Amino acid sequence: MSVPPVFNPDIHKQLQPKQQRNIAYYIDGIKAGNRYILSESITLLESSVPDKRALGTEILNHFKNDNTSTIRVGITGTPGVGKSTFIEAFGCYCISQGHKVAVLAIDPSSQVNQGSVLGDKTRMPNLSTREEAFIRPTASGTMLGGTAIHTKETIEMCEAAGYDMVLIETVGVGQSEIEVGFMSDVNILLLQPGAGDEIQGIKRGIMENADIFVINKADGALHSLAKQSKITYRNAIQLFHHPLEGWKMPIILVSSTEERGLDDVFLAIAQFKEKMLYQHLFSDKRTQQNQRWFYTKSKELIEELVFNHPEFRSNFKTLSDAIQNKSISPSSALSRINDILHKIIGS
Ligand SMILES: Nc1nc2c(ncn2[C@@H]2O[C@H](COP(=O)(O)OP(=O)(O)O)[C@@H](O)[C@H]2O)c(=O)[nH]1
Ligand SMILES: [Mg+2]
Repeated sequence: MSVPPVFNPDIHKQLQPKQQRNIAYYIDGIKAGNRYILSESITLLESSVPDKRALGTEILNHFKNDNTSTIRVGITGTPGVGKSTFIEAFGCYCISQGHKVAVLAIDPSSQVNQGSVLGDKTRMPNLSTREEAFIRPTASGTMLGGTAIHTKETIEMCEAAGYDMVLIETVGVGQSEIEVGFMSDVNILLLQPGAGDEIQGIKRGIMENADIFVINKADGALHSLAKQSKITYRNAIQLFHHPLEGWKMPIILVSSTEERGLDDVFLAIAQFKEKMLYQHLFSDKRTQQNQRWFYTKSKELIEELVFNHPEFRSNFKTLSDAIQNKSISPSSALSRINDILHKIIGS
């Protein structure tokens, strides 16, 4: 039963043109390389307002193409290893090689760790002033688990705007390193000079996800230690079998602060991509990532739909309260909710 409106229900529609520009504004802006408009378009994609999100998707669809001329580079490593410093130096190097560089971050913990990349933006003094660079700070704390999921669309939007080198830094710990693997073409794991201890502390999944190893901070007093570490790491990674046939995972000594070794990393990425393309795995990997994205997004939609269903919601609340009162066992409650779900979906 709907209640008659007491005010003009279309008032928000009338206000919209002022707040929300038409699609041509965004498309033209992106084509013209306007970074502010690119940023606005990404904000639309991240919006929780369905109309805005739809406009964001429409913009993205306009540019949709199977663009294998770009490369998406995931950069992982424990906090303090030098990811941001590396991106600053490496981003500038890529620009010197004629690329346009977008820097994004995956940070599922952004609710806790607000603005960490915004902080990084100011700590990328060279890159952030380059016209060929676009640095996207993570969305502020309000966003729920979907951060990484949005990142995929953000990558595509950046590519549409001509950024052919997308560097994705993981900011959180644990989960985010795994998630970056679901949207990057190539993964770089940053390590520090030192004994193999560090490798013990890194989750096996993260190690296995890496295509290129970088020992950062190979400078000053740490330089000879870095060289020794390379041998230790070489032995450790020999245990891993890389899915790309014939790919010998390189271990590269880098100093981000002294800008050394960056050319080797650049070359390794190019070689990796070439091998992927040659074995017809480059597009395949992206297609699999698209399918995974679709699956995850579908699950999100289902969850939203179900939890917003009035009958489900009220029953869920009642059963949840009953669990608290200990008047029902969790398994009985689950069985009841299962029946309700079937009744709703089945009808
Ligand atoms: N000596 C040296 N220090 C570095 C290098 N790269 C990063 N650092 C330092 O390591 C610290 C952590 O760097 P940061 O980029 O914030 O690490 P992140 O947490 O992985 O993003 C900073 O104090 C950097 O100055 C490097 O190549 N050499
Ligand atoms: Mg950082």
